[in-house]
Amino acid sequence: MSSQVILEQFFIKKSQQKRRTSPCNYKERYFILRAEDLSYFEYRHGKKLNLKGCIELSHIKCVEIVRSEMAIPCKYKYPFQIVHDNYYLYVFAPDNDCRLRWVKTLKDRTRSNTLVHMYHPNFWADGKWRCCQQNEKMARGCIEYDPDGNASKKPLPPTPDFKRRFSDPCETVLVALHSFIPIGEQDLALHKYEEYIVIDSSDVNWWTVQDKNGPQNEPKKRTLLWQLLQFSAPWFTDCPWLPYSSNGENNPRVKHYQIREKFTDEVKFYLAEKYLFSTIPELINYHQHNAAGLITRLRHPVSTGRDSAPVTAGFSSDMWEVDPRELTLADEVGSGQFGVVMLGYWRQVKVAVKMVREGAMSEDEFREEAQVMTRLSHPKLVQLYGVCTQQSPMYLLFEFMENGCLSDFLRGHRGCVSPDALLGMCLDVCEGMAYLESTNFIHRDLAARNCLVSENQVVKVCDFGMTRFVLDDQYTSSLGSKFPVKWSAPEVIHYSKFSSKSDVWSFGVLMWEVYNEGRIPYENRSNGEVVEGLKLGLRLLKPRLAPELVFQLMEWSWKEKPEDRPSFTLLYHELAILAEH
Ligand code: 4IP
Repeated sequence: MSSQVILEQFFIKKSQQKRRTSPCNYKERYFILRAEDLSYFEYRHGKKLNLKGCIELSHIKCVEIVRSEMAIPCKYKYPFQIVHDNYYLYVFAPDNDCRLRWVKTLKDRTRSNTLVHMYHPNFWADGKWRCCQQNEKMARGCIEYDPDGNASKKPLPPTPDFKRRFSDPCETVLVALHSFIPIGEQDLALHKYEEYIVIDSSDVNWWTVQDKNGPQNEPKKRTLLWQLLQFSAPWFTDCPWLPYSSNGENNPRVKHYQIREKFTDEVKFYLAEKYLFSTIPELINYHQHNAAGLITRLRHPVSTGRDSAPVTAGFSSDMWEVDPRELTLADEVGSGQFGVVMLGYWRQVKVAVKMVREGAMSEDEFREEAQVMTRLSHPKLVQLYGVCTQQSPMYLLFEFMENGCLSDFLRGHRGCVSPDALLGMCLDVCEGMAYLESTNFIHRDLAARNCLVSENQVVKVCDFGMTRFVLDDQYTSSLGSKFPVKWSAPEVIHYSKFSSKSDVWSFGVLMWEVYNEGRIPYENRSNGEVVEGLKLGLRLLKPRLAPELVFQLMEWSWKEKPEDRPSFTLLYHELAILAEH
């Protein structure tokens, strides 16, 4: 039997062109990393994964980010390379966080191999290495390989010259998408649309960058958060959906146009295939004045409200224990497993403060874990900002979510949420869960009541991992009256065997809740009846509002054996395809 999956992810791979006559193409593949090998599969809906290639980890010589100014001819824009045997495998990740996670994990797993000392930081393309211009594919690399970190750790030259920023293959320049006010001593102010040079990106949440106004002869290292930054070349292509209001004033409707790319000698962008542009600003400018293939011209850019600055992993790079004197408490907004929840302010930041009732939580265990949990950071997770553990009651400070929990939101908006929005809610949760899965973090209590809805109606996953600290037996034992039997996979009910695949089962139930607008699953059955029913193959019925394809995903999530259920990554892929059509 093959060993446990370490990481799994959709990437795009470039054909390795093992022979001179091999075609050059880019294909989407599902990559699975296990202790002994890295394999990639073709994935087609409803079909078994079809193995296309497998690289033994012992054959890997170098894993590193590819740094290139070259336009990337596929939809994923974050390349990394896996050098193995005599081949170069170029893999393109959907985002930088995911790329860094894979590069780091692969480096960790291949450190004891016979590694190369030198490698090529840029692509082999058109018969030469773009970094050193050598025209022999097997030519020795041109910069030193660091099996522990990545090339961005290399110190910068003392006086950065911004005009030649791409001539140093190790230098990455980023554009700030949002401003950031520094909080800790380590933090640097970010100014929207200004450029910054990355010095160290090895931490997924907080990067060391240098601003261009820093002292000239001493590079100023400061810590910043990556979610506020984007690669500058070509930085627009990461947000290809253009929400534009396209009809007249009497009947305003918002249309989403997807900017597509065409690859000839160079990349061109288009909305209507006959009208190609070299840059996205040119495309927007043209279609603001000419319908040219669209129903009408683009009239007003629509703000979705989703473009507000993302929250950070903790308030600052070096602080998770918060001074309670800096906290102002306002109204009570609810109560949870651990006690009351208050609206509060930490300095200017709105926060939800969970006050831990005495005896409700195993506090020492939580203290040990709190730092790990503040570092879990994703736009679809409710952020744990910090804690006040040195007092009683202990406070947990979370991102404040204006619209409360998802189950109440669904019940309060019955008949008012469009099918697209219902699917969007499932996608949001699935995205957050795919992130948790990728970090091997198990939620253990996923349900609509444990997701929250933001002011802009983005749904985020909350309370991940928190049941481990609950002291109430009625809640933690599967025989207890508060145990969430109706959301639990059979192996959890019978053997307390939690895994990302048991979270997938709960996610199937959550999708059912969404499409039933907040109804309770198995409404007329007791927990005991559900346990007995599940043994006999009982499953929830198709919700009236759920499309057949969405229900198929629910059924897939409720397979008896955990290994027959999809991963969150696969579910997200399937849901995203449904959302596009
Ligand atoms: C194939 O092209 C695919 O890209 C293969 O990738 C690739 O194998 C082959 O490269 C390339 O010829 P066609 O689909 O047009 O045949 P995949 O197996 O993922 O489909 P690699 O080795 O890159 O996996 P060569 O050089 O192995 O032929």
